[in-house]
Amino acid sequence: MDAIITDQTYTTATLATAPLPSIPWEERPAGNSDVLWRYSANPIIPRDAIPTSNSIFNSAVTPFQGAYAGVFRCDDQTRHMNIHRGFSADAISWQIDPAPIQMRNDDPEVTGVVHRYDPRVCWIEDRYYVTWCNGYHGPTIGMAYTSDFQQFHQLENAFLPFNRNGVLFPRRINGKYAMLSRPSDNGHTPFGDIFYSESPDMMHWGRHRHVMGVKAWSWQSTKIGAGPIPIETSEGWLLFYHGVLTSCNGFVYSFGAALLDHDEPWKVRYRGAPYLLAPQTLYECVGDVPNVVFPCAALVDGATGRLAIYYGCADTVTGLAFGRVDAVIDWLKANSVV
Ligand code: BMA
Repeated sequence: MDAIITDQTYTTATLATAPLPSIPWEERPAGNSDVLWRYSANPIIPRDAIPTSNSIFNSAVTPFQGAYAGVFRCDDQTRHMNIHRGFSADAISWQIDPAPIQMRNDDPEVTGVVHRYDPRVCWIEDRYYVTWCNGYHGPTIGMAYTSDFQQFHQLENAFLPFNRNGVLFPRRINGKYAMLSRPSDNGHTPFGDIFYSESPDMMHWGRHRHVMGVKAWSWQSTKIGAGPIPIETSEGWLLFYHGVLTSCNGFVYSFGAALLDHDEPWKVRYRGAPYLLAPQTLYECVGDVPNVVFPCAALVDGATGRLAIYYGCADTVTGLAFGRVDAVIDWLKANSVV
């Protein structure tokens, strides 16, 4: 990639995010001009971090009570996909509960577990919301909330099957809760665009709007799906999302970024033509599903614009990448193909 960015040259977008001085951080390696760079100690979570796990990846973390908490996708050694809570002092070294999260709801139709995977965690108003891909006669968007990562109250599924990659916005927009999602099929979906939906109550979702579709002959030519919770900036909502290319050897999952309109987030202001991070290291190219990087969370320091992006690697382990919000926005403006 061209050396278009140094840490000094970008313009400043105001962040609506609180300072997070304890965000994990490592400076860009000397001689590297990429917009995002990998943590030198990747992967941060091995596949066997709990006794029963086959793999731990595609997971979400958030600041919590002066430290960090998260919801982790752990596939066990029967290859059942489930979500587990975890805690960390530094957001790098994680203690993951070996037992899956048990949800509460008086209606067993809501809490039945078929499979649960690819969680996201979003603080809105007064609690943490968790969304994930929930098996209910096919994949759909499961939802729950928690205050303490001990008790989780499950809500109704947001949509009918089939749907994946449900990602909430961190505040109401035009008075409504807002979510991105990706209608899909019951298998390894060979298509998929990102849509925007809104809700007055976290139960009834509607007023669906198309946000963006695939781009032919590119890293995002087969399907795309929202990744971490969108980051609010004075320039709009910064969205990282995964994109899939179908090669003669199967799917290749990379990730890139877009900037969505501040007040009408279904309108794309800028969209990066190149990917930001593609499977290139051994732990991204080799694993249970080769050639996958799949981001589900980003920490942001509102004071400095530092970013720490958590992503699943080859459906096996979890990695961390760093960047700066302003640099990503400048790169988007210089490399956009809306
Ligand atoms: C998608 C999801 C992700 C996974 C990816 C690559 O459909 O199932 O959890 O990382 O496929 O296998």
